[in-house]
Parts: sequence; C-alpha cells; structure tokens
Amino acid sequence: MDLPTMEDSKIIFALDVYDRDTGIELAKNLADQVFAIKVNWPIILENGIKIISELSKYSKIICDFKLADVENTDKLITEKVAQYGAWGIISHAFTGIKSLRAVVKSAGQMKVFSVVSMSQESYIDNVYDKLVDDSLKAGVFGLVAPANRPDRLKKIRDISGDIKIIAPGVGAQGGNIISAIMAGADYIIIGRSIYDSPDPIGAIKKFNDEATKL
Ligand code: FNU
Repeated sequence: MDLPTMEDSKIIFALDVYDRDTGIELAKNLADQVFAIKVNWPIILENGIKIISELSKYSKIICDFKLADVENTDKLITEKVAQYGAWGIISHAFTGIKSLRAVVKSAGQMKVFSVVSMSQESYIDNVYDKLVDDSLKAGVFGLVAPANRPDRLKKIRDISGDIKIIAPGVGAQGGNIISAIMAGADYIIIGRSIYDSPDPIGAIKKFNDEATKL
C-alpha cells in the first residue's frame, strides 16, 4: 500500500486527541511529514477500534495499548488490533517473556514494540536490562525508551544492539530531540508539542529540521 508517509522522518506523531474529525484532519495534514502516527486509548475509547482503519489510509498506525496481561488476553487483543490494519503495536515487557512471545506470535505482519523504560520514573526502572533481554529473546521489532532521560536511553542502546528504539518525552515532557537521537533513538514520539501548537505542520517541520541536522 502506498502511503504518503515520509520514510526519512524521525518523527512519530502521538495523536492523543478524542475527537474523530480533529484526529482525521491532523492525520491528513501531517502524514507526509512523519514516519508514523501513534494512537493511544483516548481516540479509540471515543470512536471505537474502526478508527485504526480510517487513520491507516493516511499513515502507518502504531497502537500504543501498552499490553500488560497474561498471554491469552494479550493475544486476543493483538489479533483484534491486527484485523484493523495497524502497522505496529506497543506492549509492556514487565509481564514477562511469555506474554511478550504471545504478542509477537499473534501480531502477524504488525511490528511489536516493547516498553523497557518510561519517560517518567517507574518501578520498571530497576529491571530495564532484564526487560531489554526478554524483549530481544521474544523477537520484538523495537523498544520504547525515554527520550527525556538520555543517560538511561544510552544505557538501553548500549545493551540492545541495532534494534529500533522509539522514544517519547520530547517537548511537553522536557526532552530534547538532538540529545535523544545522540543517545540512540531511531524515532522520536511527539504529541502535545505538535497537536497543541497553533501551527502543527510548522511544529513538525521544525522537529524534522532539527533531526536531520545531525
Ligand atoms: P507527549 N508515552 C510516554 N512515555 O509519554 N508510550 C512512555 O514512557 C511511554 C509512552 C506516550 O508527551 C504517551 O502515552 F511508553 O504529548 C503519549 O502518547 O509528547 C506520547 O508517548 C507522548 O506524548
């Protein structure tokens, strides 16, 4: 499928809005500036799962559902998300390798990303190395690690080889795109600094310019 997505952009746009029309309008206008669009529960809870198919017309869609259940439940959710044409899905890793393997197995063509450290302090901070290890063993496509904690991100990069890392925390959460890329992020997830901007297209252009300066 030919999507107008800009393959060399390092930005993943976090479309954390409720309203369908606002979401579709933003996706239409921004798709050709970003690598992918990430949706989270807000737009799904308001509009239902079919919004994934609608948005997939404009960009690759990553579903940030942070799966964190026993293997069978994670599998049921993953299979359902795949039916609606999502390009990727995000799972937690702390539930262990059995659940991660179930997600990878039931994802089909979808790329699986696992959260190994968050953009705010959390109890998984103590076990990020184990989460990386399990994620690699389970065969995920990529990891989620914090852009706004570059020291932590660098440690994760150092133990993860060349697996893709997608990193939230730039802008509203205080992180900086350049230090995140230098620490090892492949793609930067940005939400509020784009959709809350009076000029979302201009905001993305600025982030793309910054990222390509490196
Ligand atoms: P913005 N996100 C996050 N931190 O912020 N998936 C994490 O550790 C994580 C995430 C998501 O702050 C968050 O849910 F694992 O407005 C939101 O969708 O730029 C996005 O990344 C950040 O949005």
